[in-house]
Amino acid sequence: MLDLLKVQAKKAAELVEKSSFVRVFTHFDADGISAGAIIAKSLLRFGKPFHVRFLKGLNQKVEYDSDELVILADMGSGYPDVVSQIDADVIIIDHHTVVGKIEPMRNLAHINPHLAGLDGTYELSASGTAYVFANALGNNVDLSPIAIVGAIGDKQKLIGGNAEILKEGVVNGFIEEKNGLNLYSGKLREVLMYSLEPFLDFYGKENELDEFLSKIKIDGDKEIDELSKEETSTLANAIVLRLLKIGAYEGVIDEFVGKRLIFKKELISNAVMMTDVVNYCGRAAEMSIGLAVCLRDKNYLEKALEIWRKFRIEILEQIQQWRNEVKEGFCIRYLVMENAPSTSPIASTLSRYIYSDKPLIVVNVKNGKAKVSARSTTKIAEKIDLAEVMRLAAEKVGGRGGGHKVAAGANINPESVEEFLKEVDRLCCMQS
Ligand SMILES: [Mn+2]
Repeated sequence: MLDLLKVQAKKAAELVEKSSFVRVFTHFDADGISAGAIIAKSLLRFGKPFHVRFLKGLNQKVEYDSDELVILADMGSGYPDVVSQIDADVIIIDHHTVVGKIEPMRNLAHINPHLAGLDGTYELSASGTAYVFANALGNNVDLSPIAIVGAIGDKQKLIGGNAEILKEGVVNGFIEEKNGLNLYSGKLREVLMYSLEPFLDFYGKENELDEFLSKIKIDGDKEIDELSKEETSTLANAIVLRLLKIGAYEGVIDEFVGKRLIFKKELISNAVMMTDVVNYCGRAAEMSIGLAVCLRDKNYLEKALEIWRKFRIEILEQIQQWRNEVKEGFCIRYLVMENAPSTSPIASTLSRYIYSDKPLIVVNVKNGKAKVSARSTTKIAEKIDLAEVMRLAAEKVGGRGGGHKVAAGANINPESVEEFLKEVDRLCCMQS
């Protein structure tokens, strides 16, 4: 299946070979950081000098010299105008919806599952696409766990291209699949209290948590990885009930029960935990620490874990603060926040666990700008394409938007928030 991407990956490898210096630009989320790590490692092994920079998107400036090779990872496919203006050889390693036509000034290799007839929404992320690129450059099969980090980070499924990468990782001994629950590692009480994937709504609700633990008769001080088979199954059932009670989307239940991935050679062996650590490093603007963890640099592990612990508490606090401010539209729900530290994790959690039956649009007005995160579920995405909705509604108010069917975003003027939300609601009603 991934063979379909190999023609472009090979073309990209040729561009690397003839270049003298590579400028890598990647996104600052878990998928972008892990894609950046895979690209960096493969260039390092290939013996090519390079530099990695993290961008929030292509509305930020791409700086390069024209004799250098520019690699855009987890971005590029949706910005044909920007890419067409880059006066250097370009490689795009992306999985976002392809928009328009790129008229490259020099050579271009465009690796994107959508262009090869593959699914880039659920079945291959930027890190997975980067993995295909890396393996066109040399043998980089040991980077398969890092490719999975991006897929989990982008809430993809381990099917299609992702399943193929997972299998390569398992066969070669870099990943182990175990039965069990996809929760963080640690003491049961703490894991349940601070869990964001799944979000269990125990934060600040000590009494409910005590009651939950006494009902299932498991000591909260037990290490979750050391629970017996019976205890694990009791816990799983209780968590499923909890999720249903708080209104979670059914899809999250399949995600956390059944299979658990163990990374054999990474600094953090629990796959979901590794993903969140990398993700939060990005959210805390400490991308290079996340990158270092993906590159197995032990010196940064403690720092990364510290960022992760601090940041998840911040998100849980934000959820408490904003969850009751969510407003009801016709075909959407929306939340307008001011000066929140981050938008996307709050949007993801609220839309998957508390308000899961309609698209949720979260706007954060900060520093004179309005950043929008739109989220829905696979079920809603059968009808509503949020990438399209964000693009059209943002264009209407002079902003820019795009992304994926289930997770999209936009940047607009704070003055147009109301008009934008109306248009989003209208477009969602039209599609549903
Ligand atoms: Mn991505």
